[in-house]
Amino acid sequence: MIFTFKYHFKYHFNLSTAHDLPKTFGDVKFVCVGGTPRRMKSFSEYIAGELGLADASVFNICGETDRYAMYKTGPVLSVSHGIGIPSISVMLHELFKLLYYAQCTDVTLIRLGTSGGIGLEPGTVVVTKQAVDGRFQPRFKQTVLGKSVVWPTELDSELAEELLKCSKELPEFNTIIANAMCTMDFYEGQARMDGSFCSFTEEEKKKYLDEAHTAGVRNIEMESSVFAAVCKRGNIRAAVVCVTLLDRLKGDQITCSLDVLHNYEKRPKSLVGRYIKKHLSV
Ligand code: R2B
Ligand code: URA
Repeated sequence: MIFTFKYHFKYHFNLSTAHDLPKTFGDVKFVCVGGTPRRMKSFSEYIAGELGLADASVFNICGETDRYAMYKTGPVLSVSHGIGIPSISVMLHELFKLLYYAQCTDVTLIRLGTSGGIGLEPGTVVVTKQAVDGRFQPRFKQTVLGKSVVWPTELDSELAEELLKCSKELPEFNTIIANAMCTMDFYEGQARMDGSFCSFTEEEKKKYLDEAHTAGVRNIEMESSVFAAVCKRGNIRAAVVCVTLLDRLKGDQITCSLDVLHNYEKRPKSLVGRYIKKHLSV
């Protein structure tokens, strides 16, 4: 990884090189990221149980700032990233700096999340092959110095296959490998008609979602493209594991009960937890 930054201050984590980063973080082998502080705390507690570190106290390392939350149990770091590309992008910049200064090696990064499915039974877990944009292209476009810069968004195929293999031990839900569409918006950007505004018809929406399905897209979320692009740039093994909360071919609204939602949310957690446990015990 090439670092060209001058400032060693990790602004939104409230961590800096004034801390003994190698001592606190040097043993990290897995970093799991997800949208909310609650989910990442719960993941960290779950991992503590899985790794037999049940006495480990799980506290928010970034407690003095409320941008992101970070928890550590043994070699597993869990970090929240908020909603959307800008939010996760800022977090990843600072995470990579942290891993660099902590002298971490052989780190695997996994995003655990929720998504809208396309033609899938709600509750299906999708391991992302490629993150595609709203035109179904495997790219992440960013404006840098006023110019468009484009990065590829393939994820580690070997890691995706290993996760799929691991999912066979969890037959209570289906897991597949497919493309995820990463959008800039939850509403119109995901062809929803239930936002404040809507600029298209039901027929246009249906046509677009059918086209997405034909292009191999099986779920829609909001962070995978920049996640895949920067992990590729940083040469970090990475995967995206998202559960689908609804089938977008059948509607826009997430109507499942809170209980069902929480049950779905546990699925990426148990798959990734099992994978990590296997890897740390070899
Ligand atoms: C999935 O769910 C969130 C929007 O509700 C977003 O962060 C995502 O990718
Ligand atoms: N997250 C999304 O981005 N879209 C959905 O439909 C559900 C969760």
